[in-house]
Amino acid sequence: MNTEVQTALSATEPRKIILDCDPGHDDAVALLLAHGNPNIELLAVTTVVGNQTLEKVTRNALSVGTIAGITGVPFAAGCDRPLVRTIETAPDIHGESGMDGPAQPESTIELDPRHAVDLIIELIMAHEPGTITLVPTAGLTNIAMAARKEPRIVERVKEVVLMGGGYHVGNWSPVAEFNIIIDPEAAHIVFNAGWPVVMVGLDLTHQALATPEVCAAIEAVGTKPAKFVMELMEFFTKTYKDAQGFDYPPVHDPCAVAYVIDPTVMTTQKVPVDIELTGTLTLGMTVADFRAPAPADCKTSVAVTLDHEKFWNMVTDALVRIGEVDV
Ligand SMILES: [Ca+2]
Repeated sequence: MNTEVQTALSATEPRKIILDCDPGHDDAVALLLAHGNPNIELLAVTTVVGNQTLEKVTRNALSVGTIAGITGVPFAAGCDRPLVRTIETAPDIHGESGMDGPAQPESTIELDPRHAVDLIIELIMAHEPGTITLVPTAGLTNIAMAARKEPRIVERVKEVVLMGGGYHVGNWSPVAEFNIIIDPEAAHIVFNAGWPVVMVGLDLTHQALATPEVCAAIEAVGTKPAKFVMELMEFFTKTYKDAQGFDYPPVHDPCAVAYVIDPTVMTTQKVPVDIELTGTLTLGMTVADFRAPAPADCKTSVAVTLDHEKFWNMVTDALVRIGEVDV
């Protein structure tokens, strides 16, 4: 492990997070990173409709948890449709299962009976204010619902570090990113709630490419969880090439987890961001106002530049720490 990362890890208390996801190839890597990094305490994994139906992404989350050897962490399913819009999924990128490629073992994790929205609220209300970070790597339906159902969570959450949006580019439309456009009303609620929001958008995540060097380092770990990641990357490489013309796939979701582990893995800029809800060409755009320095009360910031090497070292290090898991 590189010494800079090591120093940062030993200097800080583990950060408590709730990962709200829709696995999803890159969600799977995000979950492995969160589980394998000692600077993160994973309080819960919650799922929401997105890359595939709620049923499929929940099944995938349980599979990844099993492959990673996660125990004692509740997994709960949340909203099965966006607040207002009809369901839109991403089979072109993630396949029919939502996580095509590797074989998926039968899960040994039992789904928590609570609704994800209730679990999120319960955890935040049960912990000291300012100690829980929400890490959504999917549409923001669950998070918006939680904020509406129990508004007191807004002041208690340390910050929301989300993968979504993009201030200069989209992927589901010229200007809108998938996680935002599939439930723009939910995104509007989350970006305007008043809690600090760090938007780890496409501007940043398109730098998190799984290059051949990255894949070689992951393969060299040599464990079943590492092989699983390799197989995810093989499928993701092909769909990103076919659907969006990328030579190497951008692995979006673990970037948000990486920021929580060590914010120096990327640069960020404070800037007002709001969500377009009525544009005919721009629905779901994360509109960032760079015209002037951000006002003092600005609660939103955007991720700008990624330290590629440091980021992928974190992912590889997490896999090394997870070690071999028999499933
Ligand atoms: Ca995702």
